[in-house]
Amino acid sequence: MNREPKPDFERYLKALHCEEPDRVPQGDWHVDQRPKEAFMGRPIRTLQDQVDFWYAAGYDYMTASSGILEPVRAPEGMTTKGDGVHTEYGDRVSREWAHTHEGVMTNWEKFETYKWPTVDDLDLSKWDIFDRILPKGMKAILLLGKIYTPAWMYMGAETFFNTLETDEELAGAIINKIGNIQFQTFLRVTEHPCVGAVLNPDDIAFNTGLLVHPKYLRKYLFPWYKKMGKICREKGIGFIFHSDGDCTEVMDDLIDCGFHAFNPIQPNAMDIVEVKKKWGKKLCLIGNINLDSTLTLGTPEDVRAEVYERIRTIAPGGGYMVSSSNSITDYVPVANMKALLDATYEFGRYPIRLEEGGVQGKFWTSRTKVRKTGTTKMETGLDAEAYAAALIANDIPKVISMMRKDIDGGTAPQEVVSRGLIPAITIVGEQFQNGQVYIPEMMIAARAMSTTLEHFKAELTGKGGAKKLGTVVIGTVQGDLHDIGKNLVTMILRGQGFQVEDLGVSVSAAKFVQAVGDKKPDILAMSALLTTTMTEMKSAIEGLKAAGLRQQVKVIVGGAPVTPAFAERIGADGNAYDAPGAAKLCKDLLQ
Ligand code: B1M
Repeated sequence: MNREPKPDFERYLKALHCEEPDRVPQGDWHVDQRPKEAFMGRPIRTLQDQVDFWYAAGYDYMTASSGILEPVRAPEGMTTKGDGVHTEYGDRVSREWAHTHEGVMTNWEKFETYKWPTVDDLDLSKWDIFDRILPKGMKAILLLGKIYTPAWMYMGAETFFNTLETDEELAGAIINKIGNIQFQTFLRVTEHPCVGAVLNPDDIAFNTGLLVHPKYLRKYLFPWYKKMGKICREKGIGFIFHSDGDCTEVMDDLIDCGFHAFNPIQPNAMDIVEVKKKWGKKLCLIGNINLDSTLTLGTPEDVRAEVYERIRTIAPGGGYMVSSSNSITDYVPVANMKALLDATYEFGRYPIRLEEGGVQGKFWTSRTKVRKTGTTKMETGLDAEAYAAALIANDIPKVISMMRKDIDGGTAPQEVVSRGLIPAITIVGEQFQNGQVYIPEMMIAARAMSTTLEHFKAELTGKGGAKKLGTVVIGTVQGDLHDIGKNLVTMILRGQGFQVEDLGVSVSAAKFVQAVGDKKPDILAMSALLTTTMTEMKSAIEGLKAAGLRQQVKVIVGGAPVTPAFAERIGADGNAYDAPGAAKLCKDLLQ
């Protein structure tokens, strides 16, 4: 489509204020290097190249990050290398992310002796350049390098989740330290006239809900955003919050912080029609074009149809911008990116009067969330509820003394496990599934259960010993570095008495096959969080067949984009939606 770029940041601001501009603006905040270069047909090296891309693609702004905390991804070499290629200046490097098990800051001493950067380390030169080179009508959006996310990256996700429950003051001190650094950065950068908005990409949620209890966010995170929001509103600067996942529980808090807009409203986590109904008058919505499927697996016609539908249903009245449900990643075909831009231009002119079904395309249905209500009542003869409460409270002495009492009362140790502890962890799992407890509590309960089993190991494995549940080899597939979910599955399995060998992240199909040959597990469990890496699961299953090993092992697959239909298609034995479901599936498969 022939579109002459005419950037107009006033249009963007109008949409942010939930008004109708002349047309629906484009709202992406991050485009990876590869699609940028494919779109421009040339390398992107300089700041001018960056500006050229955003201008040519038809955005009313360009985005750039600023932060002295950026190296948090690779502190002291404790990193995992990714395959992505991206830097703001176009250098082709592989990305690095901090390990999740243990970061660089795991206790007070490390926190106090860490060489924290100060705002005087901030290099503002690029903002001076943007002040000079931005085309008329165009502004810059500052991507302020997050507050909550660096905290867990500094500590490692597991340590962070655990510390929130065991030494809240330390986790809070780290968030506050980072909050202050980001706030100072915010103050300096927003002095530049080119800055028209500030976007905070701080993932606080995943597909089924918040990662941690909202009380922590309210106490430590949102006060910083409130301070920034007040200043943005005074200066007439846009203020946008980005978090993946289902943020329903804190939408009112976000409004209270002063955010004008919320992004990216992942279709498999939040229903944008409902979000619009509830919060659409106060918050501009940016996003929802499905990265899981349409943008990555669909055709340009599918993208066009989805953009049409979103504009038809969400844009009337104002307060909507079109963008990916995350970002334009390396693996979005450039034809689909162009379709996104063209369709927004084609259908987004106000007043919007689009008819239902006006553009045909394949509509990809996202996997619907599994949310339970209530927990299963279990009559086991032992007090499973009390065991569950003690596990969540991480009160291991209490769990041990309860178990001792039950054994001394005449119940065999393995019976106490099957009628007391396992129902207890099942209750915790169900509370996690219905949103009553969050990842930290689930992790802590699973670990407390493992410790208890270890404590009673001798009695459990003695005469008439505990039935070994089975062995599992687990890993995240090649090209994929997401491991928080896989680690949670591992903990729950261990907590329930499975022996688990964890191969880590970005595990090749060949390595999975070799592990099955060498370790002879009962179950091979593979996790994937990216639509593009899911296919690696099929390669591993094919590899097992070729090596003559497929019959000797059950294969289960999981992770947010994986569906039962996909599992069946690639010849897996099962799929589970979440960690408690994975444990149940493993048990069912071995019965
Ligand atoms: Co990224 N990321 N990420 N990310 N990330 C997602 C997954 C995404 C859905 C966000 C979105 O679309 N808005 C999206 C993928 C879209 C898609 O392709 N379908 C995405 C993207 C695009 C990316 C990058 C490509 C971004 C970029 O660079 N442009 C990049 C890729 C890097 C790479 O892997 N090569 C990237 C990077 C990262 C970080 C490194 C910053 C970080 C990961 C840190 C880490 O894991 N060590 C990260 C995070 C944190 C997320 C979100 C926000 C949260 C994921 C998470 O940890 N959830 C996520 C958004 C979301 O989920 N909505 C997102 C908590 C965890 C407990 O849940 O992992 O879903 P989950 O596990 C669940 C179930 O899925 C299940 O059990 C768990 C709960 O009980 N489960 C199994 C998991 N494995 C299972 C296995 C089973 C059974 C059940 O059987 C074997």
